[in-house]
Amino acid sequence: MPPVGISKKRWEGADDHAALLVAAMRRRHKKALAAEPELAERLERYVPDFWAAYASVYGTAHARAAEALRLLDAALAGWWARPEPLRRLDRERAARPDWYQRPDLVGLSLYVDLFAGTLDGVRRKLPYLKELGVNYLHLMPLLATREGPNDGGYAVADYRRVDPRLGTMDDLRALAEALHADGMLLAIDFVMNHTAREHPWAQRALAGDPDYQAYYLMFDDRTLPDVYERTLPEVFPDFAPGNFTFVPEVGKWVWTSFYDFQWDLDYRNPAVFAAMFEEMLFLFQTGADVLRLDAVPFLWKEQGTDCRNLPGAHALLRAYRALMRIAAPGVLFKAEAIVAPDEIIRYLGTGGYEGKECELAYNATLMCHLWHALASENTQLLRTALTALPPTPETAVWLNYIRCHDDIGWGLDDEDCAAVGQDGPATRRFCSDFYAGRLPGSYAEGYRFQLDRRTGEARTSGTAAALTGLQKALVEAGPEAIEAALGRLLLLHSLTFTMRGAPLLYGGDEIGQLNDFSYLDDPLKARDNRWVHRPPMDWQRAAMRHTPGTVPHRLFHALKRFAAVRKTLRPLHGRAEEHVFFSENDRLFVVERAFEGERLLVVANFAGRPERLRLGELPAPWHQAVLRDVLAEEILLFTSGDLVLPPYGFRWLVPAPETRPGPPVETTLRVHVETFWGETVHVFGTPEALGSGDPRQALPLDAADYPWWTATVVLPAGTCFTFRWIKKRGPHLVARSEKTYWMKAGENRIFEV
Ligand code: OTU
Repeated sequence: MPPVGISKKRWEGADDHAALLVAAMRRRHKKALAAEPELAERLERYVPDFWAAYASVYGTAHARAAEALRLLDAALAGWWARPEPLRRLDRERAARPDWYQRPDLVGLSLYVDLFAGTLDGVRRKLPYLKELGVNYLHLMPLLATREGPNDGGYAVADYRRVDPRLGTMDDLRALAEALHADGMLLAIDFVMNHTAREHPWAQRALAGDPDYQAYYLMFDDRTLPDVYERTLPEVFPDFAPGNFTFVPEVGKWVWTSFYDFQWDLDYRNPAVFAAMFEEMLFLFQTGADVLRLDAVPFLWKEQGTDCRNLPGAHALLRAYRALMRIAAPGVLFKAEAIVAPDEIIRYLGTGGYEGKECELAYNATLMCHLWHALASENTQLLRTALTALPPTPETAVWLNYIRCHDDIGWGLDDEDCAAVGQDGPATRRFCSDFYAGRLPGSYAEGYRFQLDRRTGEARTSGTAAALTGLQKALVEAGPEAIEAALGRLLLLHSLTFTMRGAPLLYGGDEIGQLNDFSYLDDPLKARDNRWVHRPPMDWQRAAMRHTPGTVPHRLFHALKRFAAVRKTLRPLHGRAEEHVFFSENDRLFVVERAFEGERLLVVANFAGRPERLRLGELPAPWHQAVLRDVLAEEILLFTSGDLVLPPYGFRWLVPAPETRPGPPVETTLRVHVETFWGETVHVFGTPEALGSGDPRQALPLDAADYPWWTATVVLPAGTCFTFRWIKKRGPHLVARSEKTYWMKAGENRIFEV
């Protein structure tokens, strides 16, 4: 039976091409669609989205009709070839559309070889990831790549073959199955902007085949490249300057946004769109739940622009998204777009395209602003940048991370900087200098990546442990520095686990792995310092997670606790609202999440010293007298309306109106006061036992430890209170403390506020 097409006459006379396509598909697959009404429904529903996007890129000429039908045939064939267990997942997911937005999602990325040698090795190590609470595993590039440098696998030579050093496609399928059996998700990379020069398409282009030369952006001379270069930025100016590479075999220039061996595909060619759709389909059939779409801002190029984030790139993603909804409805797209804040969010589908582009995206905005806030001990820019963003689309999930395999790009917006009285370039320079340890007082041991000598701006490499000072503390400094560094690490993570989206850990950070310099001995890597933060997994260090008190133990268990608690918090649902509060104290970051009537308040101190939050500044229910800290599992009873956080401290709070005070505990007040003979020191403070704030009811202190004066009071555990002292000579008041002190009953730690 010849496939039913659409005649030129009908096509050109029609005003609703999508309807024509659907009708033609119904005729082409009459029996099959009748047998599967759900599939027919998906066609009806998604062909209009597909066609709108496809036509916006390729136009509406009659030739498009046959292409579109072939693509839709491929989508149907993909569905029919989809293994039954994956179809079952598709159906389950269709029945609960928020399945990937529930608060239990906790991700981790790792390199197969560095973590466990092979795919099979990773499968055997799954218990470790489960122990941590991870249920979304992103494997770094694992497909066949080229000999020699390969940009960490981001130069794919064959999308249908696993790098033989890591295993086989069957191993990948087995791993996906094992993950699914435990309710975990698998994410793999789809490097869609470029192929390796060794990919068969590129090889045919090299052999002179014009059809395959048309897969890439090839130029006979420098004329057009020079025109493009005028407005093109460079990604790797240090080791891959320019955006074009001369190919002597064919005497042409080829577009290479990244390394010279990574050839950008020409998506203006519909054959490229179709060929890459086949590769995408194939990869999803392995059981991957998520494709991480690499370098999506670069997919579309136009003269006179920076060739990033162009409408064409978004349209391509929407066309693929719609086709995949037909072929494999339960799979997700994750956008890798490390670009300006207002550009990243567009990959999640905004401005009428909600739900039509990518479900997931790296939250690079949060990431770099968290690091900026940490370095500057100030959250003004962080909260300004977050509130300047348009609301996150309902259907989306941010992947919140602090480190990944790449450098940190300082995506701090000039306007946001100006809004807080700062200069954009200077602020970005501050960040890359601070984290390269080039500023006085910096604890960081990172490196500058791709330094721009004109502006002094750079990106940053280094592991989280190196950037937060843990590395320095472990090697040179003592326990206090370790405490501070752990505090910084957990502070940042406490926000990736609670801000809108899901946390994405970088494998090795859960045990605080340090920088790794072995890349310097490998000529294939030595010039790319991103390798410094790609250490092999240190399993000996990982074993220390069982030894209480060690750094790996403390980190691993803190993160594990975040993951466990997160799962129980409905206000962390992907659709929950997020309100960033502008506290008077700009060293604090205060954010509320709210979902279906339930609320969570996260308070985080970015300063290396204690800071106070006045709860009265916050709206209801947060100025209530009783709140529950769900992380520390304690009830807090506020007698003064102040919450003091230790250096880099944080709390996850929920209202607890019904809760009764904790059991009575002894708390020792201790103040340093010098006195003359005959003088006595007394305290008064907010709890009843300390006079409810009335100095006339002050409690006498004991001078046994002079010049320290002490008293032990019994208060319900968790009571937060303030107190001051007064000095008396007989009945006469001679002095009073200038400072106010803050304490929590049961903890003998006194903060000055
Ligand atoms: C991605 O990153 C990968 O994460 C990198 O590891 C690759 O080298 C690269 O693509 C090429 O495949 O510029 O510095 O906006 O920021 O695609 C990393 C997206 C990068 C780019 C991003 C790129």
